Amino acid sequence: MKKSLLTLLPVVAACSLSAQTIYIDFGDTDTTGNWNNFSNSGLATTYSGLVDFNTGLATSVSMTVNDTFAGKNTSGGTNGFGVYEANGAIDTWYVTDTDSGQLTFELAAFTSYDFSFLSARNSTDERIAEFELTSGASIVNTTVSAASPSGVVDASNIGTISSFTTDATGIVTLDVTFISGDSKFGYLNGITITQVPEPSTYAALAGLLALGSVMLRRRRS
Ligand SMILES: [Ca+2]
Ligand SMILES: [Ca+2]
Repeated sequence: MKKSLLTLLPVVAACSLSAQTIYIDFGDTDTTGNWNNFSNSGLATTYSGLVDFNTGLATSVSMTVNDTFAGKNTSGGTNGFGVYEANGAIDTWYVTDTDSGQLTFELAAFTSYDFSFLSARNSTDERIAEFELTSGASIVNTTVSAASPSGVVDASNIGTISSFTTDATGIVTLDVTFISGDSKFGYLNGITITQVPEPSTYAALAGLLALGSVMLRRRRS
């Protein structure tokens, strides 16, 4: 029993390592740790080899700024929330009603990812932005209000799109657009992209748990 448990461990470890987690912070103040920090909102360029948050290693994931953002500022939120830290919340790339932004991510083909978008501005008025993902025929969007009274960031400032699946190219386009608000700005403080583990990973984990509980029961009896 112990032997089969040990032989399963490398399988589970390999599956976990292959599930990429990419965290991106936009603006001038960097988030430390394995975050990818991008400052220049006005530069149309490709950033290759984005770093995986868990391993600190460069991945094959790249981000291209296709349509530059209208600008950047340091008027975001003052606290961290969820995985986003204060240095990620405080600064943004922003769009306006006449100047939207577009990024593309080169990810793995036919693979599902969970996305989150932090959109926070130290203000009480609603400034709603749309975050729309496209990959082949698949199009999904979410809207977020950046209102953060006194700079307090909370769950309302985070938009999520879960289990978005890439097409054969693996390329995902993100359009950031201003939707509505008295002040005609939309904000992007940060993005998280987390690969959804393959069903085989869950099966391996479930198998390992089952083995573990059997071993515990045997040891106790
Ligand atoms: Ca930042
Ligand atoms: Ca633009």
